[in-house]
Amino acid sequence: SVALKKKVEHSIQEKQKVLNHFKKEHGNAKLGDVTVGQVIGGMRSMPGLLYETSKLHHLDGITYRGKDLYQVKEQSPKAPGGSEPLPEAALWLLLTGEFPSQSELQEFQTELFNRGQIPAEIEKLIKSFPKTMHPMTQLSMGVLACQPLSKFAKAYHDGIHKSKYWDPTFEDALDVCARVSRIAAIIFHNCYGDNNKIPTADPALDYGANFAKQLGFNDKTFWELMRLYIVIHADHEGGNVSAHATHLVGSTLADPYLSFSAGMNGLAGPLHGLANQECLKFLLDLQDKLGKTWTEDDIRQYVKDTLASGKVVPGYGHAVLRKTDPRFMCELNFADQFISKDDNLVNLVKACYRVIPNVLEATGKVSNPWPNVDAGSGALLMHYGLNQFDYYTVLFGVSRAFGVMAAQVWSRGLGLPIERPNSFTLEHLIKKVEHD
Ligand code: FCX
Repeated sequence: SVALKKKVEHSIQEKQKVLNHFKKEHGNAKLGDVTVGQVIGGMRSMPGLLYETSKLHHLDGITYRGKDLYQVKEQSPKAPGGSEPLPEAALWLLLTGEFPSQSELQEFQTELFNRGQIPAEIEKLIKSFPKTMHPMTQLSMGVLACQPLSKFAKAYHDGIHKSKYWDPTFEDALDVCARVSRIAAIIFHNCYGDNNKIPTADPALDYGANFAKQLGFNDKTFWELMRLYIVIHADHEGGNVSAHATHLVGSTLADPYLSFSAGMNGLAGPLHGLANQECLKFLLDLQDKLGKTWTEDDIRQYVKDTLASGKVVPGYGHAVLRKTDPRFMCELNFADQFISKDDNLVNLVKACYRVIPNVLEATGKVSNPWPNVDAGSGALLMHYGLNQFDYYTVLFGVSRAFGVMAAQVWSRGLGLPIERPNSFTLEHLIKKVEHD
């Protein structure tokens, strides 16, 4: 959309002025000290990144351009008759700081639909991936298969001026967001169905509905869930592994396809995006063991046994959050609005929420005993019959594209440099501390 691109260009120019002035005036201002514990401990809380699209607050959760998820849900344009925010509106918000008007939104929806087409030979390549290959591996490879389409890579090769990097990045970012749901739909049918019979996308539908339709789901409430799901998983500031990996690789001027694919490899880790698949497995094992007549004491014992066997309780804890994740609350609210009160798995999620924080707290070492986004999403998807749980991280990946790709437009717009932090061997670290 010409309007969107103009808005982005204008706000990048304004922000560049602020950045240049700020850097000149305050480039040497200190943000705090770095401790040995942080160097050894995964750089937790260490300031180190400029990331424009979202900011995580340890109690309020994520904000997209200053709006928390409850505000996003309330203020976002919706599908006709719907109550959930639209992913394409969230993408516009992440890029510009505002929601689109109704006419801007409609034009943008058509544009994303058109950008979502994948050339036949690339679709064929993605369809040839083995059925048994993990869907996240297929997602990362599927994104890479589209990399030859990168407009940034071509523009760089043709010698584009660095002040213009953001422009082909913007083009690629929208293409990646548009294409990733098509790639994900192909993967779904590669793994669990017949990839010659993928339902076609409908230009009259919005992004979330079209994605659900291509997966083969026609329940309108599930379409609402997909819209909400994509919006709440889109961005979680810059330091989480998928955002940071995308940002790091992008800082080398690797194009958005290369960097997003790297982010997806990080999302595939069990402590990050894969936790939602692990979390559902945990709930299903619990259900298998306890049936439908469980009590909270049964759950308590099961969680204690899990901890005693040296495993983490998936869906609980967070590196930054210190309260129940608002994304989890959005899922619970969705369940209350749309899902009947006798869904055993959803009831188990709610009971876990009552029991698990106390058990984790009692260990004395878990920094945040509260549920994160993964604690609820699997049960909602299961309710609608999406029971292929090794696919869940792919849904997360589709959503994450919206945040990390919008962020990459801004990183190129602000001219951020290649990342190169300092590292130490343990011997160097010991020497440094002993000498100081
Ligand atoms: N179950 C059991 N133990 C837990 C735990 C949990 N859910 N969460 C934290 N702990 C343990 C840690 O394993 C660590 O133990 P150790 O000292 O023996 O190594 C100790 O508590 C301190 O860790 P903590 O500071 O609380 O947590 P970190 O910042 O290191 O790690 C994650 C945060 C999210 C990785 C951690 O809480 C965890 O493993 N949770 C379960 C997996 C999960 O739900 N991941 C998804 C997170 C998120 F939503 C996402 O990124 O997608």
